[in-house]
Amino acid sequence: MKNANFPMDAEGHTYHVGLKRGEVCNRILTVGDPERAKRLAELLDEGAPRFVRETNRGFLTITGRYHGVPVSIIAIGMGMAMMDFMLREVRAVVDGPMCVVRIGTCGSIADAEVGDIIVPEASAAVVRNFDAFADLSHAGSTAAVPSDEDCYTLSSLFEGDAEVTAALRKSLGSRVGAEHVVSGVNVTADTFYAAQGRVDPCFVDRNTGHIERIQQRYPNAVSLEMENFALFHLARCAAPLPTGQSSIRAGAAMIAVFQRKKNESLSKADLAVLETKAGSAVLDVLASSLTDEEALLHDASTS
Ligand code: R1P
Ligand code: URA
Repeated sequence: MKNANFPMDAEGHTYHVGLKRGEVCNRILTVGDPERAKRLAELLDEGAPRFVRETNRGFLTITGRYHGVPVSIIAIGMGMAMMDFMLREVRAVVDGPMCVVRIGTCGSIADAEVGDIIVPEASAAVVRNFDAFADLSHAGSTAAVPSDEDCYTLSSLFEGDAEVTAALRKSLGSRVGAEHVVSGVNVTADTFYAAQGRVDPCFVDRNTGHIERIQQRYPNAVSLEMENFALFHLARCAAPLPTGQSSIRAGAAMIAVFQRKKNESLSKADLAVLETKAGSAVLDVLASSLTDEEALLHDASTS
């Protein structure tokens, strides 16, 4: 490995995602579950060159073509840190503008039913305020206790790319019915349990009324999941390209697998069917998301 600041091996592979220039392209469909990535890879053109890399850090990249257009499908596992690894390491080895769309699962906290697909226009992050838990002797003591409100920090909103988001809604609507495509604000939590308001009797989490507090600040908050904010935030923070173009256009489509108000869940079989439908819809958007000139830039880097 060379360069402790941004480590790469002698051949130019990044440290965690394990990709070098030419192995990944600038249209990216990212998912959490590697099995979802493999299922979506079945939608890629048969007979076209295919590159596959799985790393010891849990990343799986499959680069192929969709209707002749180069696309990479990347499974990243779970959590904002994994999105950060993927975006930074891929950005470092890809030329030109990138379009990145995540297909994930989420919990619905408003009216979306299980099986509906949420396409958020923006995302906030909610993270545990560790300091508020520093003195657990507060339980049962009369000392000043941080209020439950202070136990989690809710960020401001970061938006996805408006054009990509509109295209995703249209494309998904044509595959699953517009009535099953839901708009709104997504909230990305740093954990699945406490920071999503789940009750766990084995731990002190101070999260009573957590979802209601989120919806007080964001009345159109519709979903909770664990990566989307990192995508929208980093897309906004990406340095512009030398051409002045924005570096990363981002969008997301999330299948509601839990309905938190009704305590309902989606079956694995139904999820697999929806993943494939959502995959086709998102790949259609990715394939047309960059201009011909940008696509040529990309083709030059992978040929
Ligand atoms: C939790 O079960 C995981 O599911 C969601 C969350 O964001 C989290 O990663 O997304 P994926 O289905 O893409 O993993
Ligand atoms: N992923 C999450 O993070 N939360 C859910 O409720 C469902 C999927």
